This record gives sequence, C-alpha cells and structure tokens, in this order.
Amino acid sequence: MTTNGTAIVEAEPYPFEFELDRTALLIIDMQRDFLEPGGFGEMLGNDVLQLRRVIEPNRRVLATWRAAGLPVLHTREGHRPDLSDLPRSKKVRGRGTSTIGDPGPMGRILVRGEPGHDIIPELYPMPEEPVVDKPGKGAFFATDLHAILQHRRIEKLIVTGVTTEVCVNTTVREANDRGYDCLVPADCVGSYFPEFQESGLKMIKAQGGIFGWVSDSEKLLQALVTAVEAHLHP
Ligand code: C5J
Repeated sequence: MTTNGTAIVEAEPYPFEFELDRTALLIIDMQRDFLEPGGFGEMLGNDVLQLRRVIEPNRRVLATWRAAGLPVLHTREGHRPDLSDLPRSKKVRGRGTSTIGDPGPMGRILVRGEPGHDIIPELYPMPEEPVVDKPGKGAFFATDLHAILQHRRIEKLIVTGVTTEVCVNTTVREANDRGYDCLVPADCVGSYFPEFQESGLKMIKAQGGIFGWVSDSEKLLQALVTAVEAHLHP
C-alpha cells in the first residue's frame, strides 16, 4: 500500500498521533512457552487463557499493519544455550524446582532454539520482520533494537504482547527514556493476573501519559485505515 500519511488514534490520556512512515509495530514475547497449554507459563501454575485472548486482536493488527507495508518487529525472551547471558539472580529467583535452562515441557526453558522459545504460529514473523532476542525483560537491554529503529528512522511504537506488567511495561519504559512515543492497545497485551493487567495499563497512561498512551485495537485499526485511505484518495 503506502507508508505516508498521519493517523490519529482515540486514546488515553489524549489522542495519539503517528506518522505512518515513522511508526513500527513491536510485538513482545508472544512465545509458545508463555501462551500455549503445556508450556513454562502453565507449568508455573498460570492460566494461559488469560494470555491467549490477546492472540486474535494481535493477529488483526499484524495483518493490517503488514497490508499497509509498515514495519513490524518481534521479540523473544530467552538465553544462549550455554546460559552465559543468564544472571544467577534470574536463574534462582522464585525457587522453582525447574528454572530457566532446565528441561521443560517444550524443550529447555527459555533457551534460544528450543520449541517453547519460539513465537506462536498465529503471529509467526515473516522473513523480513526482525526478531530481537532479549535476555532481559526490556527489549532494549542487551539487544540491537534501538539501532534497528534508528536506522529505520522510527520515532513511535505500537507495543503489544505479553506480559503487560513485566516485559511490555519494562519495554515501554525503556523506549520512553530513549525518546520513543508508545501506544499500547489494551486488548493486545495480556497478563496472567487481571489486577496487574489493569494497573499495568493505568501506570502507562497516568500523569498525562508518563510512559505513553493506551487505546484498543479497533480504534488503532480505524485510525490506520482512515489514514491510508486519505493518503490514497486525497
Ligand atoms: C515474563 C514476559 N513475565 N515476557 N516475561 O517473565 O513478560
């Protein structure tokens, strides 16, 4: 389609305006181990249905974003097979019987190259979409994400994925400190814990948008389609 034009999304705390050629969709950690029954998330006692409800809105946003020819990036949380990038603190925290690097239901837990570490088939990356492998919660820590965005002159991010209060929130905060404006569509991010979902979103949009904006996928797509139409038929 096109990459020019400006979209205005109804959002909180006020409308989020983005230039189509300066904005990327960043999908955080939609990995099998977090979302699929039988994965690491469920092994820890979590209800994966709380996360799986975000798959369909993400699929719609991703399809429209791709059709508009706009940039998409994916992240995966995980570690090198030799675990040399896994801090001891992260390995032992939680005192679980199985922790990162141990054999799990979908291969070694959160280890790169293992089945559970990969992205769910519903949102699988296209070859031209960068996949950022991150050892931390934030997508900017110890990765080349900032360099990739800078080379593409990206200034604004639509951030989706899981989990709202952990990797999504950490990434939005890191992005904010690096000068990016972030919009989070509430139905495209998920938490195992409803109260964290609510507070995670509240924290982003609080105090006049201290970390960013919150909207939903319908409003985002409406704004995107309107902007593309306006550009094609001025
Ligand atoms: C967590 C993530 N929750 N992707 N990872 O450990 O939010």
